[in-house]
Formats: sequence, structure tokens, C-alpha cells
Amino acid sequence: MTKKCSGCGAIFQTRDPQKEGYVKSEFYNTAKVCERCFRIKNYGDYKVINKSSYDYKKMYDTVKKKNNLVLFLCDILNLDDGITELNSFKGLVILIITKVDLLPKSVKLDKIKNYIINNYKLNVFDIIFVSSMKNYNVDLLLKLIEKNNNKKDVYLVGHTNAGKSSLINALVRATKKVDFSITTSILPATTLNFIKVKINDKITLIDTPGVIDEGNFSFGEKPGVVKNITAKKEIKPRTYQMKPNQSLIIGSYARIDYLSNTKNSFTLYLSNEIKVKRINLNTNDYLRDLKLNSFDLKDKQDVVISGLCFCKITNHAMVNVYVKENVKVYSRDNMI
Ligand SMILES: Nc1nc2c(ncn2[C@@H]2O[C@H](COP(=O)(O)OP(=O)(O)OP(=O)(O)O)[C@@H](O)[C@H]2O)c(=O)[nH]1
Ligand SMILES: [Mg+2]
Repeated sequence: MTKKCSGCGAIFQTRDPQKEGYVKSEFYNTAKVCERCFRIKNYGDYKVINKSSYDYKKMYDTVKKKNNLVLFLCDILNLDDGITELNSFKGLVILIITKVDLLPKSVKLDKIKNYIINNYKLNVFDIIFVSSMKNYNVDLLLKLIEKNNNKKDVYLVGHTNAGKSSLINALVRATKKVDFSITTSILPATTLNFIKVKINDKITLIDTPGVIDEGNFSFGEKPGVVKNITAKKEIKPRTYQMKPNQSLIIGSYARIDYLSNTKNSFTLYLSNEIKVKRINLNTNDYLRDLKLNSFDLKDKQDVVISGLCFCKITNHAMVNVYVKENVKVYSRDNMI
């Protein structure tokens, strides 16, 4: 009989330590989790498993065709037009915006909800903001699932790292008062296969492997960089009164040059651990060898560097953003 890892969903195997689901043969009968999950949980030590995006897409496409209730998760810091993907699910969809504990408490979530409704044409039943870490709205979500679940199985989908496994763990804690844990981690592609978690006789939650976002700054990065750029606590926004010909240097990752000739206000939302420096644009070429993205922004727009930060800008601004190749950089109306 095949056995599955309760941490990542991979089928156990004893032949290849580099492949998913590996356990030493002496532990095959007793192990609950694979070696990789054991090491993530106990040592924070992560091994990347190379699974093709094709495999992930295939799993995702199976869920799209189902008539079940779907929870579509999106990290509040990675909100972009990728969420319109939820319109291609056949079942009833609830949009879950995760990790709201990372935004300053002063931010009005209703404003973001309106922002989402006004900017994206979404076919959703409801939009809920949650924090699995702080148990914010977890009970409310559970009630919503109970009320609207048409079949037993409820699927959680979304980009890798959106917080699907963490939310299942939080929902289990809320119902069964036990410390349950599917493996979660700061690095992408932690869950490798479907994982079924029975909540009660009427609800079974199904965790799915996240879709990999190749435009996210974390894609292909070393664990050290991912740890540095990922916000773990409430973000302290950093405001800079920008004068013409000034630049912001964001760690060793990106550079924003301000090219307009009036004063302006830039507020950066990013991990508190990233150092930011303001410099004179003309005397320093640091990071100018990275890919250039130019923007002519209207009043009250953000420039977003996917997975790294967003910069809220008050007035019309010409900016040049330098960041590594393949990272999605885009503008949007102020989200906050
Ligand atoms: N601050 C904060 N971090 C969270 C929250 N939920 C999840 N995270 C963190 O986000 C990272 C990814 O969480 P996971 O639950 O592994 O994400 P996932 O969607 O299951 O990812 P894959 O399995 O790779 O698809 C982990 O480091 C979590 O600790 C939250 O509510 N607040
Ligand atoms: Mg997961």
C-alpha cells in the first residue's frame, strides 16, 4: 500500500533522497512525514524539489473543472491582476486575502476591499481578509464555509506561498483545538500534492500545491535572500520626501530613480529587514546594470516590484525602476 507524507502530500519512496517523498527504508513503516518535511519542521532546513510547472498546472486544472466550493488565496502583498484567474473556476469561489497582519493596523481593509471590487472584474461569492498567524477572521471564514459548502470537499488554491497550508492549520486549530500541522515554509513550493484534511462530517479541506509565480522576486532566489525580503512582522512604512534627482536603493535588490522636477512623497512598504538608502541620482550608478522599467505615473499611484515591495507615490511622477530580469514591475492606483 502506498503511504503519503502528511506534511506535503508526496507519496513515500525509499530510493532517491533528492526526489519528493523520500524516507529512509528503516522508517518507512513508522514515518508520518518525509525527510524533507521533517527537516523543514525541526531545523528550518529547506530542500527544493524540482517538480515541473506542468505537474502543478495539471493539478490546478483538475480543480478548475470541479463544482466544489473553492477558497482562492492571495497574499495581501502580492495583489495583482493574477487574481482574475479565479474567474476560471467552475465552483463557487471565495477570495481570501491572506497575511493581513503584515499591514500597519491603521490600514482600512474596507478600502482595500473596494479597491479590489473596483479594479478587477471578479466573479466571487465573497471577499474575506484573514491572518492565519493572528487567527484573524478564521472563525468567520469557517462559518462561511459551513453555510455555503455544497459538497464535502473544499479546495484551497492560489500561488505558492499564499498561505494555503497555514490557513488549513489555523482552521483545524479553530475547530478541533489541536495543534495540527501541514508543513509550511517561507520558501515556495512546500506542498507537493493534494492533502485531505477532514474538519468534520460535512467539511474536508483539500490543500493543493501552489502555482509558481515566475515574476515574483523570490523565484529562483537563494533561501537567504528569500528570508531577507519576506516580511514577517507588521510592516513599518518608510516615507521619503523626494527631491528631484534622488534615488532609493532597496537593499542590493532594486533601485528607484525619481526623474520629475518637483518635490514628491514616496512611501515604501517592504520587509523591515531590508535596508533602504536615499542617494543623489547623478553621482551613483549602483544597480543601474539591472533591467530598466520606466513609468510615467499619475497622481496617487503605486509602483510595485512583485514579491519585494510597493512604493506609494503622492503626486505625478516619472520613475525608473531597476531590478533583475523577469521580475514583474507594474503601476496601479494607490492600494492603501
Ligand atoms: N505574517 C504572516 N505570515 C503567514 C501567514 N500565513 C502564512 N504565512 C507565512 O507564509 C509562508 C507561506 O505559507 P504556506 O502556508 O506554506 O503557503 P502555501 O500557500 O501553502 O505555499 P505552497 O505550499 O508552497 O503552495 C510561511 O512562511 C508562513 O509562515 C499569516 O497569516 N501571516
Ligand atoms: Mg502549502
